Amino acid sequence: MAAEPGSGAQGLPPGFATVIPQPLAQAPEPGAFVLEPNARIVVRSTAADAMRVAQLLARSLRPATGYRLPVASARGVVPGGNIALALTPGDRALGEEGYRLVVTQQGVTLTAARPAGLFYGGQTLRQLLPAAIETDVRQPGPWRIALGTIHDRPRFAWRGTMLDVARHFHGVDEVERLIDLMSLYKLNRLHLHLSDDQGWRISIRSWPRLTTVGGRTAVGGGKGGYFTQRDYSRIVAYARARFVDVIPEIDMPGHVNAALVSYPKLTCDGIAPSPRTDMEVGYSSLCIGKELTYRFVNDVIREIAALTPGPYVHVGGDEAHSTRPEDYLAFMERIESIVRSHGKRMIGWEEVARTKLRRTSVAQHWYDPALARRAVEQGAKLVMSPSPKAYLDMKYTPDSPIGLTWAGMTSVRDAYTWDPATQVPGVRERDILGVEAPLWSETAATQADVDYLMFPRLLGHAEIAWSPSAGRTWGRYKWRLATHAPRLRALGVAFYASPEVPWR
Ligand code: TNX
Repeated sequence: MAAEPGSGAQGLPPGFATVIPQPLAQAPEPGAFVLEPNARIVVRSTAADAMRVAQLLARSLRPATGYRLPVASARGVVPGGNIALALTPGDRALGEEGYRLVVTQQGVTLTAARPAGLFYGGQTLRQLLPAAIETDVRQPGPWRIALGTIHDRPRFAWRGTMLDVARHFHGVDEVERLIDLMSLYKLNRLHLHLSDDQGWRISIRSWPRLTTVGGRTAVGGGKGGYFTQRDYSRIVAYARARFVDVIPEIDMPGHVNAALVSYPKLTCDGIAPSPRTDMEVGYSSLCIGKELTYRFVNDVIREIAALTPGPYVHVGGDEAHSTRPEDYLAFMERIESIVRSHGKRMIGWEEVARTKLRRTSVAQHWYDPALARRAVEQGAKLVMSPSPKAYLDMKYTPDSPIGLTWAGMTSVRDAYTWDPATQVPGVRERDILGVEAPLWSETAATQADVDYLMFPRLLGHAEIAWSPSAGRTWGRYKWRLATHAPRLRALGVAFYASPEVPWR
């Protein structure tokens, strides 16, 4: 039977067409390569980072296959039966993150100009193997991979998600698992919302009460929690090895009740506010006229910047309804220079466009097209998180057991059918760094809650961020998405099996 390669059921390998995000170009051929127990991963380079990528690939394939899959560095022709990885730094067509994957009867060859490209090629390879490859116990196989060639590179450099660890704390293991899931879908920015009214989640050595006091609360009265700087550095290193930049957010001048509870001297009247565990927004503010405020902010940004290898520090700036407009402007301009003084670029929610922005700063669009345009007019770039499409904390339907509704209901289809370059009139593709889908956690207390809201919607945003818009249709995507159910299940993801999708 000349079967269309399917989801990996009945021993057929998944077809190229099922890969998410959809590759730029693909030329499938009939037949399959079979990965045998004696296969090796051969790296045609001695670059340490290429070897590390090969080790990660081997680690992702070993548990289910039960094969040894030794990683070796070698020159010249790679013998048949193996997976070969090659770095070709001169290959401009592949870009910083692109790759070429060639599967023949003889073996698999993965080529990229940079290690990130090898990593993403490896993620495509995982998706070309049967879904059972994702289980952590040995499976019978056979481990077939459909033949053909894929040439791939991303549309946008910023392909992200955000996890709010402030409203409900989510710990190191959960965040690392999220980084693994992001990687499979080629996402490369993890924005962590580290502070809010209901909790402060990152230890700041010069202001210890932020976590010892401010870390003890959460929405709904839960026990809270926080990352030590060691925990946080562990996350950053784990992410970096997988080509994910962690963007830390300390939200200010609003969303600071937990900080004010920890240090009442930061309030204008010096009186401690009560801890808050409800879901209100817009009632707290730093004291703009107090010099201590800037000492505080400088200390926090200095420590956060020191933990951050990437270029960006996120300063929030949203919903500062209890800060006078002129105070907001003065505060934000000063904060931008504090961020710069620690060698970082500022990113803020789009309200920061009310102030004078530097061209190196970034605004995150979530609500107001006029503010998004104002950021762009100032030469700043945008990250696109339009709430009716990209907010992962919105309910799917009125029946969703968790989630909010202020931006509307967001079906799996809604989360797929948008395009960053046509979302805001006056904002063009070249104004946009990319896409980020935020998960605010007022209603997401557990990992299962996060899974439910994030998956499968995050896969749609991943495809929007990576794949060309031409030819992307919901009608085709929903079939491709359906083939990911066994894979997500094998990974233990408690996704929402929306009836919009023809799951098998
Ligand atoms: C708005 S979007 C917020 C957050 C809330 C979220 C809930 C934005 C910049 N701020 O404080 O958690 O809505 O959906």
